[in-house]
Amino acid sequence: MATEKITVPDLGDASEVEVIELLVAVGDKVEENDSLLVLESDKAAMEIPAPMAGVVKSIEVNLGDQVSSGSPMLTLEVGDSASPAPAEDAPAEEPATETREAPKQEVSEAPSETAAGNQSASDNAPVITISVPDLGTEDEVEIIEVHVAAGDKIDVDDPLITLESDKAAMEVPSTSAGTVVEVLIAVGGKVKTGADILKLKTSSVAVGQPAAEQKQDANAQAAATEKPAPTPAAKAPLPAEPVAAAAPSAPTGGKVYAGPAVRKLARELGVDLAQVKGSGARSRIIKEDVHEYVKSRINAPATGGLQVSALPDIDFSQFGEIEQVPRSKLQKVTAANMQRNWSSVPHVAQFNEADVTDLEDFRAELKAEADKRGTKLTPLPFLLKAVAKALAEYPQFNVSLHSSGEYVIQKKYYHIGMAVATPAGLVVPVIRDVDKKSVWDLSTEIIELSNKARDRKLSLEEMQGACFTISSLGALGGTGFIPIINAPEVAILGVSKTEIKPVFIDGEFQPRKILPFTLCYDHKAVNGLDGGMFADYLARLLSDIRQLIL
Ligand code: CAO
Repeated sequence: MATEKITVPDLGDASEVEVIELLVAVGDKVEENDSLLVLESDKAAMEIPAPMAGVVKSIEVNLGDQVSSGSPMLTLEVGDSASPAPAEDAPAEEPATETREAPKQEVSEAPSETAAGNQSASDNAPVITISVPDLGTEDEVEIIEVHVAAGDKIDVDDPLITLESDKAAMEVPSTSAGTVVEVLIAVGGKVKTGADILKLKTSSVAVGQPAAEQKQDANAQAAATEKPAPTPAAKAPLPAEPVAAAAPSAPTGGKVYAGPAVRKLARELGVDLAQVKGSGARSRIIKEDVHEYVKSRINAPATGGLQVSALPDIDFSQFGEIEQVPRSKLQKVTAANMQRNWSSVPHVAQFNEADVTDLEDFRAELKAEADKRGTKLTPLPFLLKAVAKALAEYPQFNVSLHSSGEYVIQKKYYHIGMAVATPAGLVVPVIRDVDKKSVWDLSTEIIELSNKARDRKLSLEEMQGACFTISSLGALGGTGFIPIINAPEVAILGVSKTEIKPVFIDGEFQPRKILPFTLCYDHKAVNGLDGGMFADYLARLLSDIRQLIL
């Protein structure tokens, strides 16, 4: 194995150019022409490709380093054929390794311009032809975007077109202000240095850009397509304008900042780079940003073509005194889960109520016994028992959907979660095998688990494995609410406060204790009739608790 020291190629006039992106790491295998890193001056950015295939042995530069032509960049371990067997591990100052300059990479340069006449804006203002600047290559480069049209008023430095080879991209800015008379090229066409871009009725000529002779041939279209895509430019006089990439398919008009490899990736994935937030230096879009964007889009809920706009961050201090209060990790995780469950599960809410007069009488009778046992018997253990029985009766509620949509997982156990409000946020401990436990056992477990939840002492296991959840706000009040299903469970019960209400029984109104509840179910898993039947069955069980022991 031989090693090759790869140095920064000729940067033309530029010196001290910043390393803004490292595209490889030690140990990476690279092919010839794979991009190694991105350099950027205050005017342009360029990707430096590998001059040969190999494995990255060391990287001599760091992000933020300033480099010049000939600066060491990295060392590649290459195959025997790649170089004449240099000694390994030679000191840097005595390069036993071969030193190779990376291929010179195309960068952007201010367009050249040919003009005639004076430089003031008027109807008599001269029409100039703006042409493609020195690309540092004889090859043709593809026009991937045209930013202007006839009639557009443009300023100095406004982007005219974006060119791209298979290795680099550049935006060609205007050197003059004026009104576009005619655009002489088109997207998909290929141009060389000096090709005419457009005719411009000038209003000014940029300082330092001597007006040249105006070209008269307005038909110098640069749309030749017979040649294949060019290799990167060989010479790189330092550029005038940052490489900027725009949306590959649906131009949005806004500038985006990305290198050619990223642009290529975006095109392959059909990503509009204008939608991608750059995390690189100076908000440059890097490959990871494109991948993250794709991931987020895949995971985003379908919106039926509607774009859900992000909520703006408002400066509320303009309206009055405010304070920023950080959210706990639990609150943030809960928020993310709630959002996912609300938007990915089609909820149906089935409202119902149970006449719990007998249950409440029974509970009152047990008060002395509860005191003796040192516990408190609330309606919740009865609700747990009733739900476990209803799940057994309607097993279609005791399932989780497989993500393929091909099957459901039928559960044969009855573990039920209960929402517990704690100062740190909402947690849902799980009571296992509710069907096998007595009301007393459940009562004790409710108290134990809710105390643990408030002391933040619940184990992971104690919060896993629920088939169904009960969220009880009965102690508070309210006549009903719609709880959010704790997916992958397919249903949840929201319990509100028992109230005494007049109920017409045997020809007269009688005061009865009525407990309102809402069954929310996932309509992907459960159909409406089953939802109604489950809720009705639950109401009957709670109205006649003798049913619970049958
Ligand atoms: N109607 C009327 N009174 C009720 C009731 C109901 N549906 N449910 C409970 N009560 C009463 C209890 O009997 C108790 O009264 P006493 O003190 O006189 O005995 C009182 O309200 C307080 O009950 P509790 O809250 O201590 O106990 P619980 O078993 O009902 O609930 C627990 C336990 C842990 C679920 C509860 O403390 C809790 O955290 N609830 C909040 C759940 C929540 O935040 N849900 C929203 C989740 S987000 O959608």
